[in-house]
Amino acid sequence: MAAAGGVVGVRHYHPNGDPPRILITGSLGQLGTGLAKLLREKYGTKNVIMSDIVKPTKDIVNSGPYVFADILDFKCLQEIVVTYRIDWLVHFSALLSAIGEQNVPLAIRVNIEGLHNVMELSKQYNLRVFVPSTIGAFGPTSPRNPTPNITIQRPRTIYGVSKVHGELLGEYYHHRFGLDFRCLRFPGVISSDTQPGGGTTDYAVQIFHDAMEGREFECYLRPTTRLPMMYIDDCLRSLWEMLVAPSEKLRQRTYNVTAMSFTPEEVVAAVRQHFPDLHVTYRPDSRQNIADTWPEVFDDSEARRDWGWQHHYDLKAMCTIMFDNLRRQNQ
Ligand code: AKB
Repeated sequence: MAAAGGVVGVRHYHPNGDPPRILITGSLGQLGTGLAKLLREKYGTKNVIMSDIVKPTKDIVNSGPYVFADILDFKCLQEIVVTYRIDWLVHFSALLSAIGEQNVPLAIRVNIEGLHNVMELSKQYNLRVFVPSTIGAFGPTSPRNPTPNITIQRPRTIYGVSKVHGELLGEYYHHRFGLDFRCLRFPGVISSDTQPGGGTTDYAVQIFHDAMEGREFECYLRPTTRLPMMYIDDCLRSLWEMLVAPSEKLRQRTYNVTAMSFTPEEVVAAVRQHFPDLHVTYRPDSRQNIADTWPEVFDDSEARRDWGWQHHYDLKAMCTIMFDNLRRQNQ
């Protein structure tokens, strides 16, 4: 059995030159549909299996394989991995920061117990596994501007706690068992076709929809709250680049990635370049307390150094493509 990039015991992902077969959990969230599309273009439709516990739309079913997968049910996951001969697993199922605070026991089950199943499964079946982490894995005692890759991590949300746990567990399985664990800490992700659900950075998606519909935008963060952000195409490309990076290039298994950093008042100004009449009110709520503990500027220099990460979209370019996409969707 060939070792991938020097990590002893990890199976090469192209045993016979075949494309990898990939399972995506939680694939009906903000990132899954776009990732499935990107991976299907690269590896073939039938080799990318979307999964979730949600009843899919016709479009999803027609786009390629979709199966029910409850990440809390180990046997259910085992069956899918065996039946579809899965090589890589992208584990998206999670409750995000704001929604996690509303149901902590559920967040512990999904984000922590679910992850335990995914780690064990990946170890048993020798899978390459990608688990996203987040700027939310940092807390009030972390340096916030910039936040380096390795620093203090004492988050104050269950989401953040579960993500630090995921980073550490994945790195432990990597060093102890040779698991090919890969992890990126994402900033707020902005997309036009899929909505985020229950996050602290969601305002930066909502503003585009409100501007487009001619609605007033009510922002739940103060105008000066700076957070790192990224356009979805950059996010998915970074994920894929991390997924295929040769092991010998990865000096670590968890990397910060980002594209830009802005405040609500800065994104409002950028959106007003397209919709000058946009009316905005600020009504900070409990999400402000979360944002106040998160990085303002994310240092992703290690991803740029080790595997050549480069973002394509800054705030201006992102506004242009978001409104182009929304206009096309409304036609
Ligand atoms: C959230 O706001 O919870 C997420 C994240 C930054 O991880 N978008």
